[in-house]
Amino acid sequence: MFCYQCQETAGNKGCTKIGVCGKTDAVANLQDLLLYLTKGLSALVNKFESVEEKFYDKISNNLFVTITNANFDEEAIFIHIFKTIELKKELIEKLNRDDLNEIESFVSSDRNELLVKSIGVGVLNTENEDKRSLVELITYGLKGLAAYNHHANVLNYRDEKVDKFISNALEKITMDLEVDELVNLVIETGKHGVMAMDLLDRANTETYGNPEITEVDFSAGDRPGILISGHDLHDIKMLLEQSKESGVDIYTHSEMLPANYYPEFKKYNHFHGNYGNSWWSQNEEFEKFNGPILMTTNCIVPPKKDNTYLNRMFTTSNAGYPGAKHINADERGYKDFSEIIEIAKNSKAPTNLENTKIIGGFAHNQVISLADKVIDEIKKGNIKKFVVMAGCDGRSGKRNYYTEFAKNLPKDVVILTAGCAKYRYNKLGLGDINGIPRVLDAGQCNDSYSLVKIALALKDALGLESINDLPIEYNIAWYEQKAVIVLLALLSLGVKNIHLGPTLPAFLSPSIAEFLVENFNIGTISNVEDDLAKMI
Ligand code: FSO
Ligand code: SF4
Repeated sequence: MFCYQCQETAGNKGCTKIGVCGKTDAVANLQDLLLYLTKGLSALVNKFESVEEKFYDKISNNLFVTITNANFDEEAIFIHIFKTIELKKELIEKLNRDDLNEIESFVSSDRNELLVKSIGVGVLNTENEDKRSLVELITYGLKGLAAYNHHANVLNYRDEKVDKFISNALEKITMDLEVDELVNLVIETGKHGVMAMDLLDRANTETYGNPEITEVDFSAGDRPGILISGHDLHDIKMLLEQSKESGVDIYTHSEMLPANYYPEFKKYNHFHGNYGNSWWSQNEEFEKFNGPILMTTNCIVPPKKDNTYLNRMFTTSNAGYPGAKHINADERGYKDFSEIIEIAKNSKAPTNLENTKIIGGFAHNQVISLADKVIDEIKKGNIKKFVVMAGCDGRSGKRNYYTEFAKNLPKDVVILTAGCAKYRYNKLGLGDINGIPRVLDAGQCNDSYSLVKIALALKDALGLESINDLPIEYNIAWYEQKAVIVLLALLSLGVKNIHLGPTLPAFLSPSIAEFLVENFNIGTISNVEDDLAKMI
């Protein structure tokens, strides 16, 4: 195996024996094979003016399956591979092409033969270091883009331009493009990232209402509960609806926390609040939750040997873990969660972890409705600066930097956040500026788009020429590939001077890293004191 797609890659170079995330050598190779076949499927799709949605869905879902911490289940990846081969065969037959033999060799392969074929089709196939760096930057951006696209698609929101871009870009990266062509494709990926986040924003807000300011309870109640994690709002809606008369409560974990801000979900009395913290605290917190857990997307952490919750952990959609039961949707997209609800009824109530309450729900609609007040505070000099601290969280001790950075910010600075990065500072009690909280949480990582909308509205209201003239600094934490598409989206919008940490991606070669520094002024972080002096 060779994988260096996330921030925790071994030695900041690459995982070669087993993933730091827990991904096995076989799963890593099978994911490479799935990606390889998905590029082939895309090349076939691109031969048609248009194809049925099932082809585009498969392309997005396959990319999503290979995202960090989404799917550790060898068998599930085999099934995705078989399905992809079937779809390729269908298109080859339609095209009457003579390369049926090649696909027939895949069709007739058993699992062992596929495992052999999976070796050597991954990242290191691109020999030139700089081209490989750009190809992987595009690939990881596409993975994040596909994840957001999938969430919009399940709510029946679709943008053909996004679907077509993904399949075109996947084909293009198989061609030996020159560096400048690859750089253009990086920017195009970012532009389509903006489109996908806009699509998902519309899907979520038009289906479930605009997030509103909400106080979220982090304490545990007396009744048994179901814990739901990940990013899929369609899943939490179905779970809330099916469990409403069952006598069990619903709790969110990690990136599902922002579900608490949506009017459509708040109306359920048994929606209790949030339990626990960031994704990497699962082992301890899932153990203490006592009831069933539903993982709708990444980030899954492999349970430890002494953990007992695997038999009450479920996965759905593109998430998977060996030993955790997987719940599929029927042909109408409906998922039957009755087994989870039955287990919950016979479970103990969660062990209380804390009695914290936090305030969130500052997505674009809510903040723009407060724009006059915000601008007033800026003009009076009470708000001097905003720092966008969106992104992802991770296990590395280095990430204490973000807690310390937030703690040491001057009292007239407001943090704009989205994504699981917020868990590093959302309970610090940083107070407010005349009623405006100093940590404004817009939601999930995909809601970073909300932060862009807020920035654009502030730029217009203050009569500024460019988004870069605003009193905003960007100190962004990355972990996996959704953060890559957020970064590329910001770059495509012309945002400069982004600080990216806790380390620069291992997949950036020295000259590509230099290119990003020169053209977009991307920098990394150093230490809290120096960075505060530089940024604030
Ligand atoms: Fe976090 Fe995981 Fe949302 Fe990611 S839970 S790390 S960027 O999957 O997607 O922010
Ligand atoms: Fe390593 Fe990250 Fe890849 Fe997992 S996803 S194998 S930790 S680089």
